[in-house]
Amino acid sequence: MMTADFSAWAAERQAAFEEVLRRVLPQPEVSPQRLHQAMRYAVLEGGKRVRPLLAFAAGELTGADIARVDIVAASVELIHAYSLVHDDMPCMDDDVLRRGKPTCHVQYDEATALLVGDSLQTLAFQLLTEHRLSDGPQQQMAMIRLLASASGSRGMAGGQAIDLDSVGKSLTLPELENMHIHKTGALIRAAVLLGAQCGAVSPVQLACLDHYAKCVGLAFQVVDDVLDAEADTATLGKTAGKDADNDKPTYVTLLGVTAAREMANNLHREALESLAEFGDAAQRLRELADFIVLRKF
Ligand code: GRG
Repeated sequence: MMTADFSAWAAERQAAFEEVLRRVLPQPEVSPQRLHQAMRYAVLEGGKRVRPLLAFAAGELTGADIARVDIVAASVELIHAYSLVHDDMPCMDDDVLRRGKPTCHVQYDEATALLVGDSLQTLAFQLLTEHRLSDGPQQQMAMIRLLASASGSRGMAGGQAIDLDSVGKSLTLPELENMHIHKTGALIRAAVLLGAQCGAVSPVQLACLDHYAKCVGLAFQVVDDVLDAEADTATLGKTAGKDADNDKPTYVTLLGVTAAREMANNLHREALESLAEFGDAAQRLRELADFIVLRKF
């Protein structure tokens, strides 16, 4: 269950992480100023920072140096922010609001938004190569490769391609799951594994964390679909299950709200089971699984 202690930990981590992001992003007065300002606009002061919190919790579990986790968490969050900027563009979801503010291409322009995404993505990898993240170069190379494959055509971007292709089609549950394992799950997995790999972690422990990450990644998406459907029903009087934007299949369109909630609960339980061997050291990861499934936004 989520406790006051967890909320205080998350608030402290989020505030400290905001400073990390302010530091690693190009400063707004540095040329090209408009691009750098737009990059900061897209990243700072917004979002739940779920992926960084997962990295911090996994890093705490493995005794990682927090300065290392700061860097991997920032890299993952920059990739996430880039994906949101591109996802919002007219050629994709064509959204005008993100995190309660105008989307990047609305606030700036489309060309700038494209460059913001490109620049955030490359900055993520620049950070991973500029800082020491592990005790050996082989491990560090593996960590960089992990983020690259989680982000690219075999990961998040590939999941987005499957998603775009699914508009107007009916997917089976395994097809929907495959899409989300790539589109949102891959980056969530990277956050957990990279945070853990900043410290000392055995292959067996990494496999347990991998399973935890897979479960919370899917649960995150199922809950996202439920919250979207509930918001549509509440604000627009739409039928629960019809995706308001573009007729994309969701867990709610496939299963209905009740079964989708049940699926999230099962994934939640499975995520907690995969942490059994860690005892109290995994408390933050347990609380994050609770947060992901019980959140209201
Ligand atoms: C454009 C290559 C490319 C990929 C886009 C992740 C993604 C792929 C698009 C985001 C579209 C979307 C709304 C997906 C649903 C789940 C999701 C990732 C929601 C946004 O993540 P949160 O809730 O956002 O962590 P905040 O704002 O809290 O960071």
